[in-house]
Amino acid sequence: MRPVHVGAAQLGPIQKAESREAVVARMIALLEEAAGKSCDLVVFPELALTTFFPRWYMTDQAEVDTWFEAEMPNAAVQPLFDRAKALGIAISFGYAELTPDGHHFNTSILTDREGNIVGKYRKVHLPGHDEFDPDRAFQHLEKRYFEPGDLGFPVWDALGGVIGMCICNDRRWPETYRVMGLQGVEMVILGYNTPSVNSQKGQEGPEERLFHHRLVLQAGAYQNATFVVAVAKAGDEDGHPLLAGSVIVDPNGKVVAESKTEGDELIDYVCDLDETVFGKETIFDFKRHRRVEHYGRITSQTGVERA
Ligand code: CDT
Repeated sequence: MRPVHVGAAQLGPIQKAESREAVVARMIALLEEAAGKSCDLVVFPELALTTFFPRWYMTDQAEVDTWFEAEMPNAAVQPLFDRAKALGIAISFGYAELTPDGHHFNTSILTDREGNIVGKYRKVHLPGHDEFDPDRAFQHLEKRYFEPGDLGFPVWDALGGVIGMCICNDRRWPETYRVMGLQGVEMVILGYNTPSVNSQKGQEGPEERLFHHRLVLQAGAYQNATFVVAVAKAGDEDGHPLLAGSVIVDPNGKVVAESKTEGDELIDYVCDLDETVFGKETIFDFKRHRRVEHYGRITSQTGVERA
């Protein structure tokens, strides 16, 4: 047995006017609950500290930068780091990162049990658009406010296993899991802010969106023999509903824990990382079965091409 007791700390909505300090207090409450259950690791959502600001069209870069963190930890977030260290729990959460040389990334971090940042990931697959789009029911301006991540898909030796991170839209891309799978990943952790309705197709509502959400997570887990922990920011943010449905998926692709509400909610599961071994040594033994001579298009082209 190589147990990692993971908590998926779903956050309910964060309104535009809500302060980082208020959100951090909510995160600490979930952390305390996780400590009561003896969790080793607690995962929070994408852009956990604020509302999902890419829905708002802004032209003033100074205003945009108010949504970013120039340091991590900073004064607002330090209490979360302090409490996690005191409880001996590793944490992961997403935030908007402004680097010292002025770059903007949609980032997530992983700490060890002592509150040290041991891993950083920057979102690779940025969805949405970069200019105001009057044809959408609402905006999704990640391509305007963020640059694509420049760190690839690393994995980290942590908590006795191999842990990788991705963020929200990354979960829809098989390459995300496979690049980590090729490094032996045993647990992929991620947060998301997924609008409950498709802004370009109003009839695609929460039911279909939940179906796609589970579909990609379960496939990614199974095809790479890894646990996947996916954590929502959910509920109604200033009139904009976000999907809930936080889940923990096992290496067979089965959902083993799932949230029931659209609010702050902790779900948890003891993941035995040894359960990843069977798949990795049999049907998804990459070394024996992969045929890279046929996969060239995966890295040599982006759009659809013939011949
Ligand atoms: N945050 C994020 O990546 N959300 C996307 C919405 C895509 S629609 C523009 C997602 O894949 O859930």
